[in-house]
This record gives sequence, structure tokens and C-alpha cells, in this order.
Amino acid sequence: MPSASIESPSPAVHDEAALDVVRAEPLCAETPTRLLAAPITPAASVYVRSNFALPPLDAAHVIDIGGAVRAPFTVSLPELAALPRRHVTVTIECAGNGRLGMDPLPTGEPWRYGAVSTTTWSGVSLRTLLERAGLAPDVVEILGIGADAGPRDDADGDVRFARSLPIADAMHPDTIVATHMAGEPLSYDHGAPVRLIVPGWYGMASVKWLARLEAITTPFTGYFQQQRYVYEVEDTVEPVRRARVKSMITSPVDGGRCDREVLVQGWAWSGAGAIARVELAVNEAPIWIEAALGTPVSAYAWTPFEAELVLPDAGAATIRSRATDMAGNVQPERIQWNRLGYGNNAIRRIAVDVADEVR
Ligand SMILES: Nc1nc2c(c(=O)[nH]1)N[C@H]1C(S)=C(S)[C@@H](COP(=O)(O)O)O[C@H]1N2
Ligand SMILES: [Mo]
Repeated sequence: MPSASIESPSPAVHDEAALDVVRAEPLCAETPTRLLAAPITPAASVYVRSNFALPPLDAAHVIDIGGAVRAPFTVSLPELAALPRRHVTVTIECAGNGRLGMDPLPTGEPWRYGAVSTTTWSGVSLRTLLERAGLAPDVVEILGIGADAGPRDDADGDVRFARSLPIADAMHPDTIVATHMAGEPLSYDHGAPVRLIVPGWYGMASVKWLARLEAITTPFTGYFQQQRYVYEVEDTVEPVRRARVKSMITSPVDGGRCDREVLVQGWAWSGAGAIARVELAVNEAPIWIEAALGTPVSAYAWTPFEAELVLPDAGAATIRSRATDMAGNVQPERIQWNRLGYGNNAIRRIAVDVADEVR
């Protein structure tokens, strides 16, 4: 039987060298650049983003399922472990990834480009629990509430971490209540003993330390839905949802050295569906070269791309990548600036120092 107990409730379970720490307490840490080239991110190097101090939870933890349902119930970890298992390999990106590339720099964690990782999560379809509870016909969203809480910056008192999902996303069989990551029980930083995993959505939808699921009949308007994880542009506020189409060159590395003839490789992903195309351009030339696409390890994982380029001169050069998804979304040249700095999927330039000779 799969274990669903917490191995160690100690917060300091991460290996410092495996992550680039952005903030130590609560832990916010990126996957190191060199490890972003791996199709599956090494487990110890999956990025971590926590808003508050880790909540005290133990193996006796239960999830409450309630709200607008026929039969509210609680599910314990052993009960969860006995239900049919589902495994999903997913690329998950923090909505704040790339915030440092925005000018002027918005408030929030100063993420560079490593708040994105790919790993396999295992658990039970959220749908299985919702069907057992029996949703009322007028349910519009499922609210996931974490056990963690902390101060909000617009009012007194603490706020729980909570995010809602439209019913269609909540009922998708690959939206799971996960107890394992990369075949091991969740680490405490990743939400032990149990969390949501929502493929295709930016990370904030995947509520860690899941304590309660609530079926609601009007859209959720809580702090993390309306004040945080929103695209705020002048007077408009729009909750952040699915991940925008994006690409990342992993080789050559940004700031590194390469030959004039260079194999450029990287990843592209989108919460709106499969990747249709990735194109590359050198320096500011408006000439886009189509890269070859490989096969992603799963429908929710990033798609590999590569192309052989011949760079024009020795010395400094830049390489850009631009992805398009099957829904026709294309990475923009410039990101629309938003106050909290989310969803920066603008075309990124990596800088390389080109060696003198073609070998
Ligand atoms: N309860 C809770 N869930 C949470 C968060 C949090 O602070 N508290 N952070 C969210 C954000 S913003 C992201 S990007 C992902 C990060 O998951 P990870 O730390 O396992 O990579 O968790 C999400 N779920
Ligand atoms: Mo995030």
C-alpha cells in the first residue's frame, strides 16, 4: 500500500545546493539553471514557492469536503491511499517566473527564470472525491483551502491560502489530490501530506497542505483570487489562470560561450494546449528560423525543441525563441506590464559570447 504518512515534518528538509534560494523563510527557491535542461527535474531541485510559514500537519490529517454538496464527508490519508491512483507528469510554472525581466520591477518575489519544473505527481482524481460528495447542480467552482495562513497587506488579521477552480477544470480526471511527487511521499515544502495538482494552470492553483475542498455557487472572491495572483492593469483585475505560452533556451546557457555553429535547445509549454511551433532569431534580425520539435514526456510536460544555427560573427550575440501553441497563442515581443508582475511570457533574449573560429 502506498505510504501517505509524513516522513519528516521538519521544514528544513531541502538540500541547499539543489535549489537557488530566492527567499529562505518561507522558502522560495528556483531550479538551478543547469538543471532546467533535464526533461524531468531532479526531485530535490523542483522549485518551491510558499507564501507563509509551513503549517503543522501530521499523518492524522483529514481533508474536509463540503459546501454545496449532497453528502459532506472527510477523507483521511489511509482512505485516500486506498482509492484508485492517478499519475500525471506536468510542467508547472509559478506565475511570477520571469518577474525580474519586467521593467519597472513589480513588487513580489524577484524570480528569474527557474520557477518552473517538470515532475510526476501521484494521487487520486479530485473528481472521485467530488462525485462521492455529490455536487449541487448550481456549483460553479471548487475552492481549495490550504492549512497555511499569514498576514495580508490590505487588512488586519491572517488569511488562509485558498484558490478556486472552475467546475470543468476541477472535474478533469487529471486534476489530482496528490500525495506523492517523483514516486516519494510529498516533502513538506511541496505540500505534505496532500495537495492539489492542476495541469495547465500556473502554480498557484495547485494548493499545498490541502485542508478543505468546498463546492461554491458563486465565483470565489478571496484574497488570493482578487488581490493576489491577478493581472492588475490600471483599473482592471483579472485572476491568473492557465499558463501562457512560453519557451526557454537551455543550451547554450545565457551568459555562456559557444561556437559559431551551435545547436540551440530548449523547452516550450502552454496551458492552452500542445506546442505548434518554436522559432529562433539571432541578434535583432527579423528572421525567424523554425526549430524541430521533439515529443514531450506527457501531454502536460514541456516540448523539447532544437535547431542548428550559424551565428554571424565572433563576439557578443543574442538568441531569441518564440513559441506558438495549438490554440494560436504566440509569445509577445513585449509583456503588458501588470502591477504584481505575473505571466511574463515575453520573448526572451539569451546572450552568448561567440568563439572566434568555426571548428
Ligand atoms: N497552501 C499553499 N499552496 C500553495 C502556495 C502557498 O503558498 N500555500 N503557493 C502556490 C504557488 S504560488 C505555487 S507557484 C505553487 C508552488 O508549488 P511548489 O512549491 O510545490 O513548487 O504552490 C501553490 N500552492
Ligand atoms: Mo506561484
